[in-house]
This record gives sequence, C-alpha cells and structure tokens, in this order.
Amino acid sequence: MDTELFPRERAQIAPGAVHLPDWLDGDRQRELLRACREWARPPAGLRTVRTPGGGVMTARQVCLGWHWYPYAYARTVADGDGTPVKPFPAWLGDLGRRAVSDALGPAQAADAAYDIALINFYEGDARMGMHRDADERSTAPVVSLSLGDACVFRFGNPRTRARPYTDVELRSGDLFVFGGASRLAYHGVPRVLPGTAPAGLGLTGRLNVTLRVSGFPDAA
Ligand SMILES: O=C(O)CCC(=O)C(=O)O
Repeated sequence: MDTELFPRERAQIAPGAVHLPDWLDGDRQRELLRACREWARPPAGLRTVRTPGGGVMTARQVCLGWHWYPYAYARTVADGDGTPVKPFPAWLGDLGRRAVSDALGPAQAADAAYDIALINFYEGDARMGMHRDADERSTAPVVSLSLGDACVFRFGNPRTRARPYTDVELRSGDLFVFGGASRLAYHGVPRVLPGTAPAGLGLTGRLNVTLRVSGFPDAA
C-alpha cells in the first residue's frame, strides 16, 4: 500500500476533524488487533446489530464500557446475549487522550475520560451508512483507529447526510479524530478496499475502534 512517492501527511478535513496517517506503528497495530480478538469473543462478543426499522448493519460490532444499540446505551448487551458489557480498559483511555492531544492539542485531551469503545468489524462488502454519533452526553472528541483493510471514510457536516462531504482513505494504523464544530458531523464508510491490509498484520477485513466519552453518571 505504501507506494506513494511522498509520505501521506496529516490533514484537517473539517474544523475539529483531523486525519493522522500511520499513527499506530506495526507493533501497536498488532497489539490492538490482539485485544480486539479477545473483546470479540463471547460472552458480550461480536454481534450483528439490528435497527428498530428492521435493518441489519453489515459491519458486526462489539462494545466496551457501555453497550451501544440503536439508539441508546446500556451496561448489558440488551440486544444480544444479555450479559454485562466488557470493561473499558484504562490503557485504551490513555491511548484516546494521546490521540486527541496529537490531533487537536493537549488542552482538548485534558479532561477527556474515555469510557466507551465500539469495535466494528467489516468483512465481505460490509459498509456503514452516514450517521451521527449523537447518543452520548459528552461533547468530547471521537477517536477512530483503523486496522486491516483500507476503506473510504466519508466525513460530512453536522446538518445533512448529503454533500458537502470529503472522502478520506483510512488505512491500517491511521487515526481520525473529530470534535468541536465537527463532533456531530455525519460520517460513514461507503466502501472497504479488500486485500489492502498490511501483509504482516494477519487480518482479513477491517476493524475500526471508535472511542467516545459517555458523559453519563457512573450509576446510570
Ligand atoms: O468504521 C469506521 O471507520 C466508522 C465507524 C463509525 O462511524 C461508528 O462506529 O460510529
């Protein structure tokens, strides 16, 4: 994949939305992949998500900290096996704050107490429609880490699913952070590019790890 003449550069895609290519090196990608494989195991493992309107998401998902299901959060896998959601590890919160600091500056990261991870697994022709991450109470930036196959990530605006949007290619190890004026921007994954994962990673398909701050009281 890395055959460009010039290295890919960090880019601001919209106000508060930054793409940092190759943020995770090969070792870090392998570590995160190992963790994803553990998180994906039952109980409270990888599941198919169904929407209230009868739709089925083609990317399968597992959550940490709080379990997201359309369109709320719970402490148990309310739309699956009913077991408690897996804990959100402290190291993942540290990784999230480091990501925000590198993307948006240390002031944005200082109070960001990440407590939710959504791990999406794309295989075959899985994709994700344009949507907003709007079920959290916190306005802290969303952190997105990609592993495996590259994808087209469509990043839009907070008003409409339609244009204007920008298509960004996210590759294994890339970081994308969106906060501030872009925190509630519509975004989605119209296409995964099969067979583009780094040879040494050992993953067929694409994993995306999205970190969010709930802003919920602990006992909620
Ligand atoms: O897979 C991605 O890059 C996007 C995931 C996403 O938009 C989400 O989990 O809300």
